[in-house]
Amino acid sequence: MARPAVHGGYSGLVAVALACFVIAAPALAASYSESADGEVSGNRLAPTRLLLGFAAGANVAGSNVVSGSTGRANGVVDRDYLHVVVQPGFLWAELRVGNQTAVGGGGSFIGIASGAFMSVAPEASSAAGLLGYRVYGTADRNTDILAAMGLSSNGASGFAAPLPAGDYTVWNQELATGTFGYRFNFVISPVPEPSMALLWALGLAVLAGGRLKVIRQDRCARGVRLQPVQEGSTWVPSSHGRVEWVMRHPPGLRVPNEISKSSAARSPASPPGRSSSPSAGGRAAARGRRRMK
Ligand SMILES: [Ca+2]
Repeated sequence: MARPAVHGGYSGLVAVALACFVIAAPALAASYSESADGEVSGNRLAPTRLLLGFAAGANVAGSNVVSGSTGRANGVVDRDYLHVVVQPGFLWAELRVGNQTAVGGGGSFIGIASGAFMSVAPEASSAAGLLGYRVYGTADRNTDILAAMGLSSNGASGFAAPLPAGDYTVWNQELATGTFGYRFNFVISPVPEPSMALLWALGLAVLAGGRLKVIRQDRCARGVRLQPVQEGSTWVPSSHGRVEWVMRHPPGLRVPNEISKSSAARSPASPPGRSSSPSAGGRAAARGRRRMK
């Protein structure tokens, strides 16, 4: 029985204020070798666990190499079950078949299921319960087979590569008698960052939305009715030095529904400096005259 082993890791995530995206720092990728780390679990309900990592600059960026063997000996099939973990902020981009991989007969089987164990029994009559699978052969050496595995067939649900972060269990077996070595590279990549053009567009949209909200709130707070700009009229910043806008009309243009701040405060009957509405003192004097009548 294989011993659970974790040989890799990754650094943390960095949050940036303007947009939420992830930056991956270089870290040690994972690897597992049956010759060095022990036999990969043959128990589908307790697979060997491997935390996949990302390390740019390796043989292939994000390489996580797993090597071992499968086959049949004394009538017993050596099935290998591996629980791989794709960590948040990363994608499972490729599954590359190593040049050292050997198969018996027409090819060896490899399947993927979601979760931390393999729910599909080896004697199952279909691939129902698997995300996907492939019978790989020597022609697959030095190639990526992940996308091909995602083609749904024989009951497998199918998937589109790359696979997102999560838990997956890989089932690998060769039914032919003998020992057949395999070598797979689980290639992990960071979740792509938003492009600078997209960040600029998002930032401008946020700023424009905030400015429009301020203008609308200011107008509503002052009771100014929003009207479409009349021909020849325009909204201009207030001359009061505050955050408000007023509509300026050309001389002689009558706009019945527009109540600008200046027209409300300065009617012809109340020139600048004198209010047309009764003051508090005027109202008190009027009440006194009514009481005397
Ligand atoms: Ca094995």
